[in-house]
Amino acid sequence: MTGKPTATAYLGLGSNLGDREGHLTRAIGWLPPQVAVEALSSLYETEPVGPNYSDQPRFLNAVLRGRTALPPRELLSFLKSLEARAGREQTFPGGPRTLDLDIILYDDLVVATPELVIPHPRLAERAFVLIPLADIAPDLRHPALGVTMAMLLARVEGGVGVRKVGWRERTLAKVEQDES
Ligand code: PH2
Ligand code: MG
Ligand code: MG
Repeated sequence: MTGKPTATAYLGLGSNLGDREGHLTRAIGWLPPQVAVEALSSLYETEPVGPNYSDQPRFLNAVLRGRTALPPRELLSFLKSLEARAGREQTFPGGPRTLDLDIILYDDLVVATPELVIPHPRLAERAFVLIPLADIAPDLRHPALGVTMAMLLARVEGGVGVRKVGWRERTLAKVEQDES
């Protein structure tokens, strides 16, 4: 990160297969130096949302804020490499996953290409993203909708199926120790 301009990115983390918290904790440890982690939400256990998800195990979800010098597309490739490192396999579209890392927001960028859509297209309707996001950035404005995350959260069904579980250990502190 030597002198390169950096961006602020909000990343969504999810797992509903295997050692869910372990997958998320390890992924956070793999982010530096490409992504410097600045803030981490609480950990939430959430009911699976979406058409292919009704029979799936519950997710653990969290959101973090990081600084990165990677442009959006490179950040996406980097996150995909970490999903692979966590043993994510393409079973079927929307199948259970050991690790899902999504770019939720990247500065004030608004882009929509076949590979990458920022802000995350379903952000405004997903309590499992908005609740953890509002932990760390309630006053952040959605760059396209112009309203804050707290306002978006107030519009979705009050967190039905989202339960705070908390991290087993102080994850950020642990990550910092591991680095030094
Ligand atoms: N991710 C999805 C679809 N459905 N549901 C929950 N609760 N948590 C997720 O992370 C999630 C989901 C697609 O990535
Ligand atoms: Mg996802
Ligand atoms: Mg994803």
